[in-house]
Amino acid sequence: TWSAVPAGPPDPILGITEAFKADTDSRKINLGVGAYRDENGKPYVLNAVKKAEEIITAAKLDKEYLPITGLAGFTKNAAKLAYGADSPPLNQNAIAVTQSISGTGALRIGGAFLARHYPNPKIIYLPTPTWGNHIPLFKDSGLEVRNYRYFDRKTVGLDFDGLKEDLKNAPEGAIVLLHACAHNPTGVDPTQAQWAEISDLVAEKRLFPFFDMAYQGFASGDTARDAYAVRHFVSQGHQVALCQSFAKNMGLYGERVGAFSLTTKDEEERKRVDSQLKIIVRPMYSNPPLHGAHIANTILSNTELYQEWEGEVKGMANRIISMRERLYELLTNGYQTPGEWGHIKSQIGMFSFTGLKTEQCKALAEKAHIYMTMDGRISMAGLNGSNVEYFAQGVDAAVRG
Ligand code: PLP
Ligand code: TYF
Repeated sequence: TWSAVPAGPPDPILGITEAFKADTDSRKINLGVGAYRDENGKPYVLNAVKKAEEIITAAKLDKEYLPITGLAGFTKNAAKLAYGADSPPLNQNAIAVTQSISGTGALRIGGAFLARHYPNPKIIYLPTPTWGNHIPLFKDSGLEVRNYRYFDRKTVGLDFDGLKEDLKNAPEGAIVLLHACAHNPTGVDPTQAQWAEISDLVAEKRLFPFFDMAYQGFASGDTARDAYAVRHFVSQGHQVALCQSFAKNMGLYGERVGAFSLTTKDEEERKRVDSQLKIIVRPMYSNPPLHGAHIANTILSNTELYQEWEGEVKGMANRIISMRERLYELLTNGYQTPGEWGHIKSQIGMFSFTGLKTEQCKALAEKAHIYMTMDGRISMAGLNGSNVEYFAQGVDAAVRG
């Protein structure tokens, strides 16, 4: 039956982990997947999460199904975290929100909702480059995928003129995907002034802003600051779509906790949209998993745990920043590696887009047991005090050829 099914390629990011696991060298480093590691290179379960789990265990909850759109307390608190407690649509009960299978599931629900109900051209513009999974995800959802310029290799920064030109040339009413903060893979975000211009342009062209916020807290260490773009757009009267993930900022990767939301005109419209979100979700997976949503909700609704969590997010963000500084120092003043490395410090979030060429990335894997994606992206969280020097040495050797 399946004799005609061709073998497909591995996921370009998750495939790296397989190669890493197969490597037996003790010096090996995995900088492929964006998953936080502590100073000892180990996965990190947040204290706030451990305490939330103790509270949940003590409560001896049952295992009944959640409603189709998930745990009501969780979705309310997730929306509050993203839009802000004083958000007008939030307080007017005008945000339709559903729990989702992490950020990917949120994107997929959003893609399906727009493919079914969006009244304007079902075309979505993605930045170049973007998270690799965005492209098949939106295609499989039934949207036409196009691109807008985002990253300028020459300046290793934002191609703001290219971005504006491409959005100006987009058909009126098209959808535009925006990384809310900590752009993956480049680590380059618009400034607040540039966000204001993008918001004006989106209004002028009647584009539909679709935010992917997978790293709230990881860009600046401050969850409110990282939500600036979303909140600014809402304050300017835009209706937005928003995908949230708690994989990174709560370290809940495998628990698959996320939310998808749409701001609507008023409560009556919100109810209609809500009913259609349920119709999208039901034939996909019926209702979402329980445990992770309870963890996130316990943290978001308990003042003490919330404060502890905020401190831990800041701690993770700051450790990454200190690794950026150390790596920059080692390449610039230590090894005096040819090239300009300022972008390692100026980029934000979990990743650095190093500028290393595919050949150099391959050489790093083969000669130094250092694994990263072939576009030169490294997960900064994989670096620590014990391996950053070995990494810098490997980069230096790869650059010098
Ligand atoms: N969007 C972006 C930009 C990402 O980098 C990721 C990966 O973490 C996701 C969405 C979705 O991740 P998850 O499904 O693990 O929440
Ligand atoms: O970009 C990353 O590394 C994270 C994790 O199919 C990830 O977003 C990578 C690939 C994938 C799912 C998650």
